[in-house]
Amino acid sequence: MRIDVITIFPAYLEPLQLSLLGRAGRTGAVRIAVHDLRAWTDDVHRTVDDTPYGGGAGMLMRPEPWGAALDAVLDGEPGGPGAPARLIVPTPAGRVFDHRAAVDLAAAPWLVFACGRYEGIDSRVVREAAERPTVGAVDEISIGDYVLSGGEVAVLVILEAVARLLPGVVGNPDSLVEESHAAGLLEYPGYTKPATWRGRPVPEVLRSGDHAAIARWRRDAALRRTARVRPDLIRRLSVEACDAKDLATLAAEGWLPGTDGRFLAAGEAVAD
Ligand code: 6GU
Repeated sequence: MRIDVITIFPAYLEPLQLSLLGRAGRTGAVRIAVHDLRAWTDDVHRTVDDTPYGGGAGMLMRPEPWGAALDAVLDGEPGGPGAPARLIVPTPAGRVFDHRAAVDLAAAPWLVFACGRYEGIDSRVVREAAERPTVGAVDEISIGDYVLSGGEVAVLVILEAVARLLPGVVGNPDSLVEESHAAGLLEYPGYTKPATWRGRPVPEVLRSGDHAAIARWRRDAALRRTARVRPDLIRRLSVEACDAKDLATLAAEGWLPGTDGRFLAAGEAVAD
């Protein structure tokens, strides 16, 4: 996968050289380039912002440096990596990023991130980019319902979620199957040695060697944790994908199968 990031703060992206992503960069599983937007300004102050038409607080990013930066990054190598780029614009006004979006982006051969600062980028930049032959799709993506001062930290979040889904980046791919959100549930709690720590024993079943019983305990723990912490995820579960013990565990947490194949909180399933 090829990754380009355009930003006025290249130093913000230095963590991309650490840990999993850093190793993926060194092994060639990903090729990351960070570009300073100010390289495409043409005034002595290297100005990237201006006041909004129509008035209002704050500054917007001027379109000219963005146009030139995207010309250079997208059209710099004929054909790029042999496929159009997905252009990603981090913004609190975008679609909220989740595991499914990470899986989707992980399938792309080329991601280009355009990091806005201030109140965002002149709107024409995204529309013009979407019409380029080197751009397959433009996605405006938010990482949650709060406002950051710029998109750089969101890029780190998105790339950390995407990179670990790439082949050969996570040492043991089995760890991707069981983790939180992979199956629409939060992950079960984990324990390592010692068997008893400060008077707290590890649940006995995990030391039993009975693999079926361990899998059952973990599934129930995941269902209970999700029901308590993220009831919104329980509403998205398919009743059909649940076995009888799942149903019993969820019923004990106050969730009952509805007529539409989804779960309802007890009390919502009122008879008429
Ligand atoms: Cl992606 N960017 C900014 N500036 N703020 C955010 C965000 C992104 N996601 C949530 N808040």
